[in-house]
Amino acid sequence: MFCYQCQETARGTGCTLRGVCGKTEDVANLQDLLIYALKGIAICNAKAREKGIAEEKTNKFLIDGLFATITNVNFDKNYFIKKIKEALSLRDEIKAKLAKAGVNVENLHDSVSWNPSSEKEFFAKAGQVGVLSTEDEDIRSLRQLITYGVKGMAAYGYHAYVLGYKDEKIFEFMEKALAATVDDSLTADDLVALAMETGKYGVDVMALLDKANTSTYGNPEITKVDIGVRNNPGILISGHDLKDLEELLEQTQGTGVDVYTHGEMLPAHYYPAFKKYPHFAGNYGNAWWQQDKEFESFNGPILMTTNCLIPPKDSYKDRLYTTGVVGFEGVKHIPVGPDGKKDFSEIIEHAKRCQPPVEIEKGEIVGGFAHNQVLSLADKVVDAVKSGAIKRFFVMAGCDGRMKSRQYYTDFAKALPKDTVILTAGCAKYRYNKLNLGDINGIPRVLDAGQCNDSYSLAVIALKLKEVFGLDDVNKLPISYNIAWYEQKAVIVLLALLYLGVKNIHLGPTLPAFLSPNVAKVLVEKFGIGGISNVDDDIKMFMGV
Ligand code: FSO
Ligand code: SF4
Repeated sequence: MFCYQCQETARGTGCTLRGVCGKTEDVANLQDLLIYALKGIAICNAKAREKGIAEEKTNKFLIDGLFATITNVNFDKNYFIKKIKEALSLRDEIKAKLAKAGVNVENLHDSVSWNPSSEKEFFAKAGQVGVLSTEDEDIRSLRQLITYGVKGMAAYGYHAYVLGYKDEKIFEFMEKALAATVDDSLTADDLVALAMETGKYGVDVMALLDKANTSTYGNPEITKVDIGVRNNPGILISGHDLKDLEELLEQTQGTGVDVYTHGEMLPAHYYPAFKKYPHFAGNYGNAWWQQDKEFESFNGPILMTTNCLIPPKDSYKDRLYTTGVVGFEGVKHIPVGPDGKKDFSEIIEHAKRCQPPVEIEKGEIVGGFAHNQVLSLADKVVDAVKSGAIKRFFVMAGCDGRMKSRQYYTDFAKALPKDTVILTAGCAKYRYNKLNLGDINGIPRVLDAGQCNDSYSLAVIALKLKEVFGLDDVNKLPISYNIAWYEQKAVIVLLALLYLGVKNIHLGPTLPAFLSPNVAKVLVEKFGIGGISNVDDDIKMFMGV
């Protein structure tokens, strides 16, 4: 195996024996092979699209498959074996249709023609098509940057899709980008241009998801979320899928079982539609990597709707349930039923047999500062900037992770001058959302827009401020970007920000291992991307002192 798609990759270079995330060698190899098979589908479906014979099911298959290979989503070998078989048969179905329509499907890329006689060939093939099969390190780096961006795009596309929102142009681009990553005629310059185009579609998919979420559940609004516990048994829901949450809240009504959020599900509390459920109790715990302790003390069942799952401990494995594209061997999976809904009754009955959660914290956190809410406060914000009460905004969005070096972000937040405001989104917020950093003329110093996809909100806010201040460049605003990343959704967020013209983004705690020195150089020269050093020096650098 060779995997270097996340920030925690072994030795900062690549996982080769077993993932730091817990992914086994078999699963890593099968994920590589699935991605390869999806590239074959992408090549065929682009042709089917031209002929007007592409089918809807291919869109969903692509986004499901890509999403399943994101860090901490699916660890189940059998899931991937099944998906690869389905991928090959879907690809052959599209090929047959193309042939019938008079399109030549011979002599295309190997991902289109490869045809194993049995499952046994999967592993040998996987060894030939992984990351290292591209010899040139810059081409490899760009191909992976694009592939990871497309994975992130698929995740956001998936969430919009399940709410009934989709955009064919996004699917079309995903196919084009995947096909480009196996096209040997493309140069490094071509791939740099394609990476930027990936950012454009990153903006589009985040805008689409924003529309899906806000049209379905209303605009997030300022909300206080309880972080303590109640006396009833509870179900803990984690991941990012708001539709799963909605169905769970509906089905738990009147059962005496409370529902708590964990990790990236926290921002669900900010949506008006979920406020009507009295048993939607609060948020339990912190970011994903602390789940091994927090799931233990929660006592009740846990529903994992998307990343970030970590291999469960025996102490709570029998209380863990997965759904959607998440999977782990030996953990019960809740499928979509024939009526298009999920039946959570088994989890609810399970909860009734459990003790209430053990309280690990008390108090509340405030969030809900997505674009609509912040723009309704625009006058106040603009006045505070004009009067000098707010000197600078710090976008500190992205992911949290296990590495000790991420303490930097807590220390940075604490050390920021009192006349600065943090704009956050994603699970990175847990490094500073309980610090009680106070407010500036009633504006809290930590404004949480929501999940990582709600980084889109932060971009909307920045563009609006640019307009209000009559600036011709978003980089002239008093906003600095000190972003933490972990997995591939952060890659699409980064590419989206670059596409929007944001410069001088600092990325940490380490730069991606998949950026070759030359590709990193391009990002530094063209966009001023940088890493982090230490809190004092970085604050001086950002504040321009
Ligand atoms: Fe965090 Fe995990 Fe949302 Fe990521 S929960 S690390 S960027 O998946 O997706 O922010
Ligand atoms: Fe390693 Fe990250 Fe890949 Fe897991 S996802 S195998 S930790 S690089």
